Amino acid sequence: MMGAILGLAATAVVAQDQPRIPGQNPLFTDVFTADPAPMVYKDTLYLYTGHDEARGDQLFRMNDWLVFSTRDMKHWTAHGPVMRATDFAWASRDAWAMQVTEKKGKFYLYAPVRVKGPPSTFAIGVAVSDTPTGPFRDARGTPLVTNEMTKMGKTDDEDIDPTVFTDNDGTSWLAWGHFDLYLAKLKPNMTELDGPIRKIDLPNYTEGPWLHKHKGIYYLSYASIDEKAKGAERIAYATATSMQGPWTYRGLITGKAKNSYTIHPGIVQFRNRWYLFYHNAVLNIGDQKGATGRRAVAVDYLCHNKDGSIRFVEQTERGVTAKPPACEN
Ligand code: FUB
Repeated sequence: MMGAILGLAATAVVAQDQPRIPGQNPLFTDVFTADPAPMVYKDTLYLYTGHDEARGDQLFRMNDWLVFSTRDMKHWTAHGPVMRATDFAWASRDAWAMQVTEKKGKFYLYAPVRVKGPPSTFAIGVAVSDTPTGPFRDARGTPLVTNEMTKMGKTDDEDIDPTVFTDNDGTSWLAWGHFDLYLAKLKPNMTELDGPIRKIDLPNYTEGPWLHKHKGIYYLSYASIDEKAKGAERIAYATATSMQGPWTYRGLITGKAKNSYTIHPGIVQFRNRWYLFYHNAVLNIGDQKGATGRRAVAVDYLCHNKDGSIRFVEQTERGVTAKPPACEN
């Protein structure tokens, strides 16, 4: 991801003031959003996003995380920022891809931020709130995962993009990483690791892992770069019959994102349908054109097939305003 591949093919753009059908893509047109992380709580889907504020050809400028909510997937309420990177007192900047999960009535936010340093490497913090819309406060006062804990990795800057998943038996798992993919159990308090950090090898794993489970199968989706994709990410996935693995590569879920070399999965079931949230960079706001540092979150339907595979998802502008597909499973 650091090796930016800019100048992807020209693509249709969406202007902020264009007439819109509620629910079409991109979902939000008055702010640049990235790295979508959906969470369903009671009858509402909460969508946490990164907040792109890069100007000109700056790559990333991300200071805080936002949350939006919907009850029908068409009409969204913006609740504003839930936390800033620097609300972790030990962090200096870079509010990259995060995820929030609920456990026993509390909401836990896992996020990568740069430590003050030097060296100013990424670490993962955990914050807690009594409500899904925050505000969130640092739950430990120290990072949950630091570079010292992942010295087995290829780089010193790989502790990004945490995803958290709680299994039916109540065990919660944290996966994360850039070029190296790590998996660890969380203690029931959600603020400490429980046991060793394991490395998982998956083809062309790049970043942005996302865990979900459907009909007894565990799914690990991620942003992958391979030679065919010419430097831009696509979403791939692997499956397993247990969180302990082994994980089997199953192929691609998407092609590249329009106009952005990053893409990032967020998969969720809501009101009996499955959805894939991701981002592209087709939105222009005023004189700020969509770019890898100014992305826009989108959503399309996702289908699991009877054999446990995931149907390839076409990235559309109609999104969930289109007729839902007949899924096999
Ligand atoms: O948004 C900053 C970084 O870009 C994220 O952490 C990655 O997943 C990629 O989307």
